[in-house]
Amino acid sequence: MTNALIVIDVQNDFCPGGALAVPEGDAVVPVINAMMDRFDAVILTQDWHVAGHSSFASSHAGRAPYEVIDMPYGAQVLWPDHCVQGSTGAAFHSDLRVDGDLILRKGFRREIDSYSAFFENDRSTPTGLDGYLRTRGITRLTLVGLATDFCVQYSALDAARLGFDVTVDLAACRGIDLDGSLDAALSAMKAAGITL
Ligand code: VGL
Ligand code: ZN
Repeated sequence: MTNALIVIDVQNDFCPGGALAVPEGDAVVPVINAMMDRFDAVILTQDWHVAGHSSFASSHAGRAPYEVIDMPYGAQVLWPDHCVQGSTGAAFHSDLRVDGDLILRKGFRREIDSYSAFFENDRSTPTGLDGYLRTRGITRLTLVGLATDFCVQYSALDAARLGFDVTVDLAACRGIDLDGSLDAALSAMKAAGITL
């Protein structure tokens, strides 16, 4: 059984001082660095939006961050501008080990967001990660990173649905917690058979 560590979005904008700071987001960095050597493969994801991305509140007249709007693919939370391609905010935290096997960028198409490392927010357009992992014979995944209730949760649920054996290591995750989203995420992941 080949075991991969999937490091979700440990980028400056999700750390204290960033545009979409997750409380204690930077606390995961030393924990994740220490975990990396225990895995057969390490994959890092990078939230990677074009300027003017449709998930930014600033792209919608009269809308404020954290409002929810209907997009053609379903409900979408509007965020402060964050993780714009090539910006300092989009860079990995400077202390994060980036000597992994693959860096997967997501959310790069203006008209659709991508929380999950596996599918864009329509839940059906693949990123290709499933094929990458299967081609390498990887069957077990441990997910860590930011944010527990958004990109980590979506990635974990998709991974479970795709048939991977999934663990989310909460000691190496931090959440945003919008209106109870953290508790909801933990319940949904447990219900999907994910090991927490
Ligand atoms: C994320 C909101 C917007 C995340 C990314 O990494 O959890 N959350 N973009
Ligand atoms: Zn984003």
